[in-house]
Amino acid sequence: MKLYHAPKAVNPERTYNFLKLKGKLDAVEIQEISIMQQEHKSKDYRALSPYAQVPVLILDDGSTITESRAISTYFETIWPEPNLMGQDAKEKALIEMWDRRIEFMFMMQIATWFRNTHPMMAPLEVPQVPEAAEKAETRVRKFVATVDRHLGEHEWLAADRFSIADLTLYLTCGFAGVVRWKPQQELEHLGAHYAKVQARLT
Ligand SMILES: N[C@@H](CCC(=O)N[C@@H](CS)C(=O)NCC(=O)O)C(=O)O
Repeated sequence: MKLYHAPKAVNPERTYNFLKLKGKLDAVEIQEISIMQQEHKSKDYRALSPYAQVPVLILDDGSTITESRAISTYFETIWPEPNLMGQDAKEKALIEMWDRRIEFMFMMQIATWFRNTHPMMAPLEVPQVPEAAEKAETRVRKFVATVDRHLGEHEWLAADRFSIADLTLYLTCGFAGVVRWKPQQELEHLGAHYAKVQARLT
């Protein structure tokens, strides 16, 4: 198996760290690809990833899987331990619910904010729309405050257990640095959660 990985980019980091938590980094060939040098726009890479995005997993039979969560589901199925996506129907649903909330209401909003304001993103986001960034910033600040309140009452995001949702939250807090925002330093419960996940990854 081969995983196309772009270090520091949030979606590839999600699959890479999922694999790390599984203790299986050695079981997969990791091929790094530079988004900033636009290697993901090459004809060869587009043959693997039709939307020119990272990560991509290539299975031994040549099949390709894109979408970081789908790749994580594949890893979870072939390497069930430690369980990161839930043991039963209720846990699986709750974990997926929180993971998708974090992805859509936090990660995607930061991406919109970043892509529409940062000069480095100008070649990738054409045209940049500052109003889209403002809307995303307002939305995400409100959402993250609700997550902080939730973490004041729960140790982990979903199902009283550490899961992929906690990993997605942790990585997205780091990703928010691209817009010079560190919500884990502003919000007490988010900060404590961030430190706990960081300890598991180091
Ligand atoms: N929904 C996809 C999103 C993948 C994605 O957007 N990856 C970013 C890096 S975090 C990318 O490849 N960006 C390249 C670009 O925007 O041109 C997933 O979860 O894998």
